[in-house]
Amino acid sequence: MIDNRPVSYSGVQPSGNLTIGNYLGAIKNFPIYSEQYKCFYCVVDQHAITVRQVPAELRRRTYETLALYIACGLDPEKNTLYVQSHVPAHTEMAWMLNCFTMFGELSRMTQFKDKSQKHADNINAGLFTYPVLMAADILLYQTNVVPIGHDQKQHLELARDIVDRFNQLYPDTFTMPEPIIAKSGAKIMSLAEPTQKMSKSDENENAVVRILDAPDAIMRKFKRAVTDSDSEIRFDPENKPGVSNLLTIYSCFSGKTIEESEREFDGKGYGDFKAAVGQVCCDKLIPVQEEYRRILADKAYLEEVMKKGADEASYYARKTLSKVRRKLGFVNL
Ligand code: ATP
Ligand code: LTN
Repeated sequence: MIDNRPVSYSGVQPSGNLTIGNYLGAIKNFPIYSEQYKCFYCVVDQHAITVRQVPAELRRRTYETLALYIACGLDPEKNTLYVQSHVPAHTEMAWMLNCFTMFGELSRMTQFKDKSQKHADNINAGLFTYPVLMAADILLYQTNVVPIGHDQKQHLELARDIVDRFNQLYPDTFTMPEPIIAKSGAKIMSLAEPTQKMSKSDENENAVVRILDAPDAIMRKFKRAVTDSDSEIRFDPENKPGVSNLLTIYSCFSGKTIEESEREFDGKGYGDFKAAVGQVCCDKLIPVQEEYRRILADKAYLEEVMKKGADEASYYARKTLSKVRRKLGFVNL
């Protein structure tokens, strides 16, 4: 709790142009907590370097991700928005938590297994201990809730196990965080391979719709989306993954339920359906894109937000850090 409010915390890596998966599964849900929760939303640049980045691109995307946070409705006056590497407490805490995390636990992380396959030439120690840094992010702020997409559930469970272990040895150190995973939209699938998660680092541009894609590209990508050979618009993820994914996207952007959406397209063809999905997506994203461009043009403003966010975050992070140092037996001067 901070100022009598529970804490909401989440982060996004500036590792690529964000997709509608990042939007629907995570960012769109962040502002929901702005009033009743004390909110920290971080651009996790240190997580991004677990795979090779081009420095100039990482720097540019850090500004872009922050601008997108604001364009998606996060008011920097009501939320602490900041960049991970500006608050050194994160890596300091990560080291301490590393010593309370087991090799076996980290070996079971599916994201580690996936990314090691994808980047077989660079299976570095950071990629392996990545979930510990994520736990440090969350635990530093005594977080109550963590809005995330489905793929981060396992990492959050690990953070909870670390809390259990640490609190048993040193009682009342950390707050137990709860994941918040949206019922719908927490796992948006690739448009090309609808049994795989849509991922911002996918090399096939037709598989991903990006928040900043031009409207004609959005319409074209949905038009090409893989469906199936029958013509029924029905929600059945097992047998009709492509159509079900499009129904989920339609329902998330339109605010209608899946059942309402199914009824709306009853008897219609895939062509009309895909055009309607593209249209609701454009209707929601165009205002975000306009706001984004306006904000991104003002670099000085973004740097002010970063600075203020880092100061605020550091204040709370330092409190937890000094508590943990004391509990572990480090000399505090
Ligand atoms: P990368 O391809 O670089 O691994 P990513 O697209 O998985 O990136 P992250 O920065 O790891 O994106 O994720 C940011 C947030 O978006 C997380 O909360 C994550 O769970 C959520 N998210 C990512 N992809 C999807 C998706 N396809 N559907 C719903 N939520 C998603
Ligand atoms: N691991 C997450 C990003 C992330 C995060 C966090 C999410 C880093 N730190 C803390 C929630 C809370 C990812 O790759 N999506």
